[in-house]
Amino acid sequence: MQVKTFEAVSFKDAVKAVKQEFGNDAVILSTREKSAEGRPNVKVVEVTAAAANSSRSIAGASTSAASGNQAAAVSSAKLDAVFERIQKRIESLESRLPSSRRLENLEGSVHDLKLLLLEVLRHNNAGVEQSLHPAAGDVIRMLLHGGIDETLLSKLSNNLSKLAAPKQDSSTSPEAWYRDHAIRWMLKQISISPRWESLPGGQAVHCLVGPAGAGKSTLLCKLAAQFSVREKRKVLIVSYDAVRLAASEQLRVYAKVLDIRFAAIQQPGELPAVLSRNQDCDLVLVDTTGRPVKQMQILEDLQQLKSSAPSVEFHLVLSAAEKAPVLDSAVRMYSNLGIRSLAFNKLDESWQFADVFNIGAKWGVPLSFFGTGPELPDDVERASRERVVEQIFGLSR
Ligand SMILES: Nc1nc2c(ncn2[C@@H]2O[C@H](COP(=O)(O)OP(=O)(O)OP(=O)(O)O)[C@@H](O)[C@H]2O)c(=O)[nH]1
Ligand SMILES: [Mg+2]
Repeated sequence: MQVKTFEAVSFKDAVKAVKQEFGNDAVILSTREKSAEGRPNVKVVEVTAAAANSSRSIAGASTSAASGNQAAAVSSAKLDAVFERIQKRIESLESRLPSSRRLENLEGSVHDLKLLLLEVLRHNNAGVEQSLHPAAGDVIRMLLHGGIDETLLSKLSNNLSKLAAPKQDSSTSPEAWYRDHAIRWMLKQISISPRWESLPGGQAVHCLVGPAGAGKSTLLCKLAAQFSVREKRKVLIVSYDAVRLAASEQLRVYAKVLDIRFAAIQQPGELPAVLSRNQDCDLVLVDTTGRPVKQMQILEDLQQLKSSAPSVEFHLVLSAAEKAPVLDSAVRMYSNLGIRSLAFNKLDESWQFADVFNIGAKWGVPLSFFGTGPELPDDVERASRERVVEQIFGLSR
C-alpha cells in the first residue's frame, strides 16, 4: 500500500490531487489544516491518502482478465459516485461556514467526512486484486467509530483483505470470523512491559515521568503499597522535586503510613548517595514532578538523573483523559530519555482504550500499568493486551 501526503489551498483541491495521483481507488487516511511552509499566516490543507494498489496500473493493465476488468469498471463507477457525494458534502459544509473561517472550521466536519471515506475504503477494496469482504469493512468501520487511528486501520484493512474469505458452510459467520482476525491482529500490535522484578543482588530503580497532573504521584503510591504490602518487597520511595516541597510532604506522609522507606532529593546528583544508603531496598520508586518550566529543562534534569544513576528506568505516565495529539507529543518529548513503558491513568473517566492502543501500537512502547481511579491503593491494574482489546470491542463492562 502506497501512502502519500498532499497539500493544497482547499480540501477540494487536495482531493483532486489525490485522485490524480492515486486514481479512484485512493483512501484518505487523515486531513488537517496547517500553516504553509515559511508563511505562518497562510493556511493550507494537508491530506494523507493511500492507494491499496497502484490504481493506474490496475486500470491500465490490458492483460487483466475480462471479468476482472468488468469488476474494476463497476468498482470505479461506484467510487466516482462516492467521491461525487464527498465533494457535494464538502461544498455544502463550506457554504455553511463564513468565508474567512472556511478552512479553520473543517475539523468539526472531519467526522462526517470519515464516515463517507469509509465507504470509499469499502468500495476501494471491492477491486479486483485486493478485495475486502463487506464483513471485514464493517469491522474496520466499527473500529474507526471507536477512535482507532486511521493509519493503523489502513494496515489492518490491508491485512484482512489478504485473507481468504470464510467458507460458506463454515459454522462461524463472516462477521465473527473477521472480528476474531482483527482481535488477533490488534493483540499482536501491543506489547506489555516485564514485571518489575528484584534484580539479583541489586536495586531496581523505576522513575515515573510525565506531564503535570497525569497522576504520577498517585500511581507511585498505589505501586508502593502493592509491592510492599502484597508482594512483601522492600520498597524505597524517592521524591525528586526541586520546586514544590509540599508535594514531597504528601509522599512522605503516605510512606510513613505504609511504613515504607522515604527520601526526598532536590538535585539529580543526590540520587546515588540515597541509593547506597538504602541498599537493603530492592525496589526504588522515584517520583518526579510536572513543573512549569520549558520542556528542554525537564529533559535535562531527567537526563542528569540517568547519568548519576544509570540503573534508573523511566516510565512515562499519561492521562487517558487527554486528547490523542497531547498524548502523542508527550511520548515524542519524553522518548529521548529511553522510555521503558507507558502507564495510563484515569481510565475510569472514560473507559476509552482506543488511544491506549493507538499510542502503544504507534510508538511500540510496552504498556505497564492502568490507573483505574483516584483511590489508594486499589485503583491500579497491571496492563494487559486482552484488557485493551476487549474494551475496544466492547466485550466487557
Ligand atoms: N479519576 C482518576 N483520578 C486520578 C487517577 N490518578 C490520579 N488521579 C487524580 O489526578 C490528580 C493529579 O494526580 P497526581 O498524582 O497529583 O498527578 P501528578 O502527575 O503527580 O502531578 P504533578 O506532580 O503536578 O506533575 C489527583 O487529583 C488524583 O487524585 C485515576 O486513575 N483516576
Ligand atoms: Mg506529583
